[in-house]
Parts: sequence; structure tokens; C-alpha cells
Amino acid sequence: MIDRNLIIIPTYEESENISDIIEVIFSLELPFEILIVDDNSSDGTADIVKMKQKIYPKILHLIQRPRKMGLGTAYIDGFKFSLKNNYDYVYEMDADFSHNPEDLIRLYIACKSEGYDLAIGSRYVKGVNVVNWPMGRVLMSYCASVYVRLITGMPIYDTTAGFKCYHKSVLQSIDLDSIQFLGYAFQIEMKFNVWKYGFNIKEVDVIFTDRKKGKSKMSSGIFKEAFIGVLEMKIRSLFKKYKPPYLSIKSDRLNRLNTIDDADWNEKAQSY
Ligand SMILES: Nc1nc2c(ncn2[C@@H]2O[C@H](COP(=O)(O)OP(=O)(O)OP(=O)(O)O)[C@@H](O)[C@H]2O)c(=O)[nH]1
Ligand SMILES: [Mg+2]
Repeated sequence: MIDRNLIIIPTYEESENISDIIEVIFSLELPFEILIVDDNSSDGTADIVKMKQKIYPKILHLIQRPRKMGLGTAYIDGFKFSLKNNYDYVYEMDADFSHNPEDLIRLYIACKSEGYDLAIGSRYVKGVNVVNWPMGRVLMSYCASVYVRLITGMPIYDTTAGFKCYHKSVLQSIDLDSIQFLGYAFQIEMKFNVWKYGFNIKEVDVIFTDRKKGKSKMSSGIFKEAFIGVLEMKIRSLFKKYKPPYLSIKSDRLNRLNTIDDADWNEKAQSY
């Protein structure tokens, strides 16, 4: 059986990128499906997606929300869609080409062939792999990652990364409604939960490139949420019980490794 792969892309005012990112993903060697979660962008992002749905009716999905409600809740809605429709591997990705679509396949290989439950496209495994960000922003992002690592104890270099592949067992295990952060700190909270539940995590080194088109949605409020929020999250975690992944998930992991979907694909995978 061929795996079902869903890439979730939250969008807010991404009309300059959305068409290209959809086309590039659908031109990749793996059969990816895409779910766009748009927060009523005023620049017509959702209209472009609807036009594209006429070309890709079965593999391009759209959730439209009434207003800007934050990246975190967009992903939670996307995860719930993925569970309802039984996708095997679920990806997080930005619309602005900061994440190289080719790397999706490397994330898939880490989960599928190497058996990890979460693969993170990481900027900081081998030094600092960020292109075109001003030095101030690189420093801020790097220091934020170090701060989060120190407070939480998570053995992850790029704790704020938003480029990921989850095996469905992870999303089935975590109580998605308990995730508290609405904005970017959501990325930290998800990793923290995945680690606390005892799942296997791999950081895959990727190169992150600053967006060329469209505007950033970063703001200082996002940093405040993360700075204080991480401390609160750590304290809350001391009073919470994290059940390890169920036995069925462990056997599911073995099954995943033992199934060979497509001999051709296994050969191709060697080149990534
Ligand atoms: N649905 C939804 N998407 C959002 C929201 N905020 C940001 N996004 C999307 O989340 C992704 C990441 O946002 P960016 O603005 O690129 O944030 P960033 O990568 O940290 O900042 P830049 O590097 O400056 O682009 C993009 O696809 C955005 O369109 C939101 O509130 N709702
Ligand atoms: Mg971006």
C-alpha cells in the first residue's frame, strides 16, 4: 500500500507564493497531497487555491477560517483533518519557500526508512544554515533555540523549526486540544510534547532561505509569548503525566519499516 502524505501549509496573505509552492510540491517524486489553512487573507490567497483545486480536485484541500487566528491553531485544525482522513505522514511547511520543497522527501525518508516518529528540518544541526536573514534575526533565532533547550532540557538544536514530518501515531497520541500556544511558540510546545511522550525524533539538516516574496508576519508579541510561555510550559509539565506511546504504536513502527511500498522508490530514495 502506498503511504498517504499530507502537507499542511497555513497561509495569511500569501498570494505571491501560493500558486508556485503548490506547483513545485506536486512536481516532486512522491505523491503528496496539500492542505492549505487560510485565515481569510485579503489578498485573494484562498481564491487562487480554489482555482488550483479545479486542476487538482482530489489532492489539494482548503480550510478557510474567518479571521487571522494564529499559526498554532491553523496547524491544529490541519492535524484534525489529517486524522479524520487517515493520512500516514503529516508535514508542516511555510508557504514562502523558506523551506525547500525537495527536503520534504528527506523528512519522509527519516520517518519511513529510518523509523523516526518526527523528523525536523533543522537549521542548527551543522552550524547555522540560514540564508539571507539579517544577522540580528539569525542571532535572535539561534539564541531563542538555546534558551528553549536550556529551560526545557529537550535534546533538539532547532527548537523553533516549523518544517516537520510527523508519523500519524504522534498526532494520535498527543491531546491536540491541550496545546496552549496560538502563535509561533506552538512549534516549541509540539516538539516538547513529542519528546515528553517518548517518541523518536531526528533532526535533518536543511538550509533555510529568507522569503523572497510577500511579507513576514513576525512581531515582538510572538517573542513575548514564547519567552514567558516556555517557562510556564516547563512548570506545567512538572504536574502532567505523559503516557509513553502505546505498544500498538511500537508495533506500528515496526510494520512501517517492514513494508516496502515500491521497489523503484527504495532505489530512488538512495539519491536524497
Ligand atoms: N493560517 C495562518 N497562517 C499564518 C498565520 N501567521 C503566519 N501564517 C503563515 O505561516 C507561515 C510562516 O509565516 P511567516 O510570515 O513566513 O513567518 P516566518 O517564516 O517566521 O517569518 P519570515 O521569515 O519573515 O517570513 C506562512 O505560510 C504564513 O503565511 C496565521 O495567523 N494564520
Ligand atoms: Mg517565512
